[in-house]
Amino acid sequence: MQIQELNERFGIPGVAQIVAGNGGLARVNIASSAVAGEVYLQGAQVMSWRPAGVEEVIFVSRQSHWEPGRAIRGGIPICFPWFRGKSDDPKAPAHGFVRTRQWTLESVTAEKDGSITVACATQSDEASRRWWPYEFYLRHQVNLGRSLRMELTALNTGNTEFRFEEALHTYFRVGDVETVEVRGLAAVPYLDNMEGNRQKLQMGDIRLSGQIDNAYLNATGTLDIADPGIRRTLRTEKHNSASTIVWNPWREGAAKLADLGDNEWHQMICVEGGNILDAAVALGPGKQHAMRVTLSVITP
Ligand code: TA6
Repeated sequence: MQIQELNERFGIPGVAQIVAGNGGLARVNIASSAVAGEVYLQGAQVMSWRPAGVEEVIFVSRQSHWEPGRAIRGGIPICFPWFRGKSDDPKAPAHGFVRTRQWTLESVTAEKDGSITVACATQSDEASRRWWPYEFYLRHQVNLGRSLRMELTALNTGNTEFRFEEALHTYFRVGDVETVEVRGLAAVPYLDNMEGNRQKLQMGDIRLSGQIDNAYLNATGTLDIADPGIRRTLRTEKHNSASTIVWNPWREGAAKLADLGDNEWHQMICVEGGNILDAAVALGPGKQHAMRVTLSVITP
């Protein structure tokens, strides 16, 4: 559906508009008294979330590519049906194929509390079967308000069980990653991807002093990013998510990413809710699984 048709069908005057965003990619613009934000239909990717009176929470690289079918550096990419590389196909796209697909906009709803709910969906087709031979319907429902509530629901529409990994790969915007502290993972075991996924135990809260790429196991608790730079704490609460991933490329890793400015790594940290590795989800025919991740901002 063309952008004008989408806007006629789903737009809410003065609250929600569908426009041509960066690179001409279709974007739902949200602007109410309670919240402002953006959701791109490519990947159903949240790209901005600003509760009233709060500075932008989501990081987006100034050097991101904005091209149909190309991953966008920042926002909240949806990783599905695998996380990182596909174990049996080195040519497969990192983090699965749904983040670069055009999703169908299903609804835009102005809620009574001033928040706005945007629902998008994608499903298996000839293109997806090229990478993954299963039938699925995937729905992403995002409620933007004082908090950001996301629900990713996977439905097995075929007659064969499948296992999938998933993650909401949130890029948080911070003042300076060298001064933040990530709380809520003390004493949780993790796999260090910088050391061949060697298993370790998190000693205390996380203070970053170099590249980090940790996958925390059986991590179901609430996570806080204490950010003295912007003087706030960014909270992540999860439901039906057993994995938490923490990533920052640091100077060395950023130098290898053409779509991340040389110093932008200072202003971001990824803290991601998901189900990956041994926590991958098995889904029988006709069954569904919903993972919920809720973000909120605590200011002093
Ligand atoms: O979420 C952490 C991670 O898996 C890292 O290993 C790193 O590859 C990061 O994702 C970047 O992913 P992307 O595909 O968005 O460049």
